Amino acid sequence: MLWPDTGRAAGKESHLMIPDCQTPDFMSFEELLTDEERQVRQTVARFVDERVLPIIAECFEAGRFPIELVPEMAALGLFGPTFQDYGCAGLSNVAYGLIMQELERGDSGLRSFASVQSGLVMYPIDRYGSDEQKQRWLPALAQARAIGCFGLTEPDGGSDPGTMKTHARRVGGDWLINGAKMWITNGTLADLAVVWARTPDGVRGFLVEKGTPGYTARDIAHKFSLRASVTSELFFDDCRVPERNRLPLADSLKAALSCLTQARYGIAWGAIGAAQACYREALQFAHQRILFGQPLVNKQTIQVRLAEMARRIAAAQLLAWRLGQLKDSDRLHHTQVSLVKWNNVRMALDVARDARDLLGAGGITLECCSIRHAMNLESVITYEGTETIHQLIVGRQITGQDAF
Ligand code: TGC
Ligand code: FAD
Repeated sequence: MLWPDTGRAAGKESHLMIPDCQTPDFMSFEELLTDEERQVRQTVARFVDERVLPIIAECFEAGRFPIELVPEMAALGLFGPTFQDYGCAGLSNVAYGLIMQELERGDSGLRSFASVQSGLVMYPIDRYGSDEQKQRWLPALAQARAIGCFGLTEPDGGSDPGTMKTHARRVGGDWLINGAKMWITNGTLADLAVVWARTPDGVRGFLVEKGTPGYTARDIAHKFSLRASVTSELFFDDCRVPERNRLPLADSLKAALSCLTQARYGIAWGAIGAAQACYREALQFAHQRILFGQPLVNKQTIQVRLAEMARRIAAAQLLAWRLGQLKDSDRLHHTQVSLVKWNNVRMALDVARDARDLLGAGGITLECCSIRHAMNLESVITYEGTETIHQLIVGRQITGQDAF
């Protein structure tokens, strides 16, 4: 039980928890949600509890992405859920965030898969693609008949994509792409890669289909983080794609950066789910562990640590919800997303590391989820802009000075 059902215990006050899933809700956050949003969260929570949690530690240990869950995720409408057309549900951005939160409560790898499919592949096709590209790819991606990946980062440094080396040049009616991308989620799984390349007119986006001559992908091994996720390198060696595979409305690096805002928004929510899982595990352990003749929860420093976790999770929820409100009313600025991605991922990583410590030696095994989340969050704090990059984005917004 999350909130202990004893004497002065907080569990007596039902507003401190969500009854259906024993997830902490210190600030009655659920009241901010619409009925539809609550229903979406409950549906995804059930999927994660029943289908993800029983297998995910094994997948993590084996270094295997649970691809068998993808059709079920598609059937639940988890890909492109905010889109109005193409068979998508047209949900609010808060509902989208709650989907990400619940998926990442399972594992960051599952949230990553969904982030990439929705925010980094469907979004650029919808925003910058031709009608033909939209009709061909968006329904297929929504139903997971096609899987996508997003290639921006290169081996020589991901924080500064403006210096990318991958380039494309016109040859008749086609483009010849040469270069390499690195650290690409879903790379070897993908039927379609959204690839950003330098051209004489600036950075452009291309849709590169699996099997195109000159395009190959290879998995990156030996990861200690996001082990239940596929991360790959992409290689382009005189890879020829037709002009109709260029995203016609993507006319600079700004188009690629706008996609990052979508994925960062999802991460800002997802990190909350990872933190909730660790907090819940630490609290349960603290109730059960008897040391020096008393349960750990009786100790002041343990209470301070649990209270810190609850405080930081509650604050992160409210920040994410506010982002969702701004996004739904089309008033969201990308620097606001940077602030919350930075805050919420830092919060989740700190909570996961502290929960791991609170669990003692048992906390280093995959029997406990905290170490898996902590290891995953080491990637989450790096990808989609490192913590430093988001601090510098916020710093530039405040001061007007570019300190990159
Ligand atoms: P900068 O001068 O900042 O901006 C150029 C123009 O673009 C606009 N802009 C954005 N618009 C929307 N969303 C964003 N996030 C935007 N960032 C910038 C900006 O307003 C400006 O517009 P305008 O009209 O004034 O011209 O460009 P810069 O080249 O100086 O970029 C600076 C910097 C460092 C912020 C940028 O390069 C950056 O964000 N670097 C980090 C790279 C990164 O995050 N890569 C992520 C790769 S994808 C990934 O990690 C997927 S993980 C997925 C998963 O598995 O979940
Ligand atoms: P670098 O840019 O080399 O940075 C190295 C260090 O320098 C960092 O600590 C950074 O904060 C610091 N630094 C950078 N600039 C400054 C500065 N101006 N001042 C001070 N310090 C600075 N990319 C994609 O395109 N698509 C994907 O699907 C994708 N998936 C990923 C999945 C995983 C598991 C991982 C780990 C990464 C993924 N990435 C993906 C790449 C990710 O976006 C990059 O790793 C990230 O942007 C950082 O780039 P880098 O690793 O090259 O680090």
